[in-house]
Amino acid sequence: MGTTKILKTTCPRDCYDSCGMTVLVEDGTVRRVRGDAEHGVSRGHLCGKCALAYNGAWIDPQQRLLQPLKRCGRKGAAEFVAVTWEEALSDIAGRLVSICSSGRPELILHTHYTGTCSLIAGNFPIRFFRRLGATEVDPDTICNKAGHEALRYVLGESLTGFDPRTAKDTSCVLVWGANPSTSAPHLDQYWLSETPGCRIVVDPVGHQTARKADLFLQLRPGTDAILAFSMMHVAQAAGLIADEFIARSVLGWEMIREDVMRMDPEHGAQLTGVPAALIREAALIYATGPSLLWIGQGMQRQLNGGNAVRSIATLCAVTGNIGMPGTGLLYVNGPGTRGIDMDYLTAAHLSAKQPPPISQMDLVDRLSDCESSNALVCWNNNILASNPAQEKLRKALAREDLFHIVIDLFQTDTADYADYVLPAASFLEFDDVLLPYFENSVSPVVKASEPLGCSLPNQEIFRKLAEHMGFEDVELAETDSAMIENILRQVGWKDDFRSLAAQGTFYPSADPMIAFEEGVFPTPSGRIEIASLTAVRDGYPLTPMPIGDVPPQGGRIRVLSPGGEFSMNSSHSNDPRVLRRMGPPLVRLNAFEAARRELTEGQAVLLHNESGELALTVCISDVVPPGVALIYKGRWPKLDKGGANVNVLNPGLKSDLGDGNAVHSVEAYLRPLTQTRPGKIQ
Ligand SMILES: Nc1nc2c(c(=O)[nH]1)N[C@H]1C(S)=C(S)[C@@H](COP(=O)(O)OP(=O)(O)OC[C@H]3O[C@@H](n4cnc5c(=O)[nH]c(N)nc54)[C@H](O)[C@@H]3O)O[C@H]1N2
Ligand SMILES: Nc1nc2c(c(=O)[nH]1)N[C@H]1C(S)=C(S)[C@@H](COP(=O)(O)OP(=O)(O)OC[C@H]3O[C@@H](n4cnc5c(=O)[nH]c(N)nc54)[C@H](O)[C@@H]3O)O[C@H]1N2
Ligand code: SF4
Ligand SMILES: [Mo]
Repeated sequence: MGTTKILKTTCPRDCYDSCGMTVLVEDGTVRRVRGDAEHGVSRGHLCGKCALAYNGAWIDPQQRLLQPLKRCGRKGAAEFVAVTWEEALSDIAGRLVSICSSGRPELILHTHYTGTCSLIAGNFPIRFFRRLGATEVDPDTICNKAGHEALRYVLGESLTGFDPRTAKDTSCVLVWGANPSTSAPHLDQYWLSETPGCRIVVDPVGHQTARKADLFLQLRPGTDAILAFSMMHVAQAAGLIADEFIARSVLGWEMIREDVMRMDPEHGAQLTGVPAALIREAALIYATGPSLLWIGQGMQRQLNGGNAVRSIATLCAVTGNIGMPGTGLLYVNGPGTRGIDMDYLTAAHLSAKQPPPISQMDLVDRLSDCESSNALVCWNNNILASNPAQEKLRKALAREDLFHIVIDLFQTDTADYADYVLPAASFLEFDDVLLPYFENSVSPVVKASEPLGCSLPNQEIFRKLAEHMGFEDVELAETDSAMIENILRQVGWKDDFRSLAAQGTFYPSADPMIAFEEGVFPTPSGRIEIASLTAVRDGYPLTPMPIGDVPPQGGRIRVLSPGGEFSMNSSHSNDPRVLRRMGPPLVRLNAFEAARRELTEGQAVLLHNESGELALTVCISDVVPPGVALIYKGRWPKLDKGGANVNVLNPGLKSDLGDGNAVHSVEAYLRPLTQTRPGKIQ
């Protein structure tokens, strides 16, 4: 008789929702992955992309990497022979030891990010690289670094957001530059719809959340700071500035007062494209409060993204929408809100010799220079799909003298360039713990089956590699069960992992936490710092400024490339059914913009700039404003005809703060594509 069981687990993608799931396992094989009806956020459903991919590519031995592979052709040719773990790890350890013994371990780079976001799979490998003295490519620089830096200046930190459970006490939610309808589909469907009061959205794109909102402020890309100043102007004129709170807890309001005074809504409207009456209405509702502010990660991927986030956080502060029930801002809720010690997880004390991290924006230059890099380990990350300067990166990865290891579940574009490809086990194949970054909860990731083929969890790969390197540190041998026990102790779970696995998600704090309730902030002054000397010391302006981008000139168009409904960064874009749902690569254009450029629905076009070119099909859409080309991120370059995705157009623009990704500031030329002979782009 075969055995059948149903387990609870959690989706560990880089997604606000962190959906609870159930897994039907028959005779040790995963048969069906579904939403968990008892899970408070997702209530029994997975998003369309995970419902397909977790029941497709992720459990399909035909599509997964099953054995370590060693390169036998030229770089990029994807020619490999299968080898044993012993052979792969001995050779890799030998190469890494030899680099280290030359005294320059910093020439080994490692890059990682959103593959599996659970605590052990996402952090244990960092212990290894700290011990090694390798250079870390700062993961947040590809995603949300400018916002983190901005909030560090204003609030002293960026990782304590509002507790979503405090929404019951609010009268307004302002969603600024996030697209919950796509990037947090269940929070959008339930949490946001059930939140009392007014829903306001600020975004250049009229996505589903914007359409459902009470007020939609469709601003020109990169003009957020101006809009925030204009809203402060309205609040000031209406007597809605929180003077007492400012006197107690805010520094620098008087220094931006003049800028606020001159940014009346009419002036704001001219610069942002949002009608003055709408700016007024939104500002009055938000400032009256109590209001919640959801600061999206997409909006700060701009040349002035850091300044924008400083300005928006300032609006929150001066209207007193912080520190009380129903108020606060949320960027991400970090591990600290649940008591997790990241230094423990990453063994920070092993990093005595660690070189400074570099930005993902600088990775390509480092890799192009054999003097400053000779090895790359890429884990939890698909840089040839997600990073900028795709063409240049491809050339750098083709360097024969670069020792390159990729750890992944699938044979990605990046893996095609590796010397060794190591097969990672999926989150369905080991136990772990996940901290959602919207809710202040803790969720189990539960082993449902043995790893497919010879694949191994990230943490096990690095335990074995450490052993082959002769590292004897106990931190590099710590078992999953010991780590899970420590994690559960830190979050205050009184029982063992099995009981958490049986229950599913739990909230360490029974009541909603009120962020910054004491009115004290971890800035040097202990107050909210509109004026930040720390920023000045780092070479940035003292205060945020009402500056914004001018519309593209000379026939160029602004390219926005956020996530789409069927993309999960690039993580599901190889699944055949997901790929079908994604359809062909499209550029979405406003009808006015298309007419102006004499383009029609279904027409083949070329977007091109100094960085590269991309062939696309025109899709006319009233979601997009004039002047903008909307292209969803996350396609696998090698699965499209031109062998590229939208990141071929990003030269590696950096945001104003933190050397973060400014991909939404990319501009390109757009022209009809004429086909002279098959496959040749003219
Ligand atoms: N044009 C454009 N580009 C962007 C963005 C944008 O808005 N526009 N957004 C940026 C953002 S926000 C981010 S976060 C980055 C994301 O960039 P990445 O973090 O590179 O995300 P993915 O492309 O999904 O790559 C993750 C890889 O990890 C693999 N993986 C999954 N689970 C595991 C595991 O357990 N172990 C290992 N070893 N591998 C695993 C997956 O198969 C996948 O190949 O992309 C950025 N790129
Ligand atoms: N389906 C799906 N979900 C995802 C992902 C995915 O790839 N696909 N990626 C995950 C990851 S890694 C992340 S970081 C999160 C991010 O999720 P969000 O925080 O929602 O951010 P994005 O979806 O990147 O972009 C949000 C919005 O920013 C807008 N935007 C662009 N420029 C500007 C601007 O100048 N001003 C304003 N106000 N808005 C602007 C875009 O139009 C977009 O609607 O989503 C996660 N969830
Ligand atoms: S990607 Fe997000 S919405 Fe989709 S199943 Fe995972 S957590 Fe849920
Ligand atoms: Mo991200």
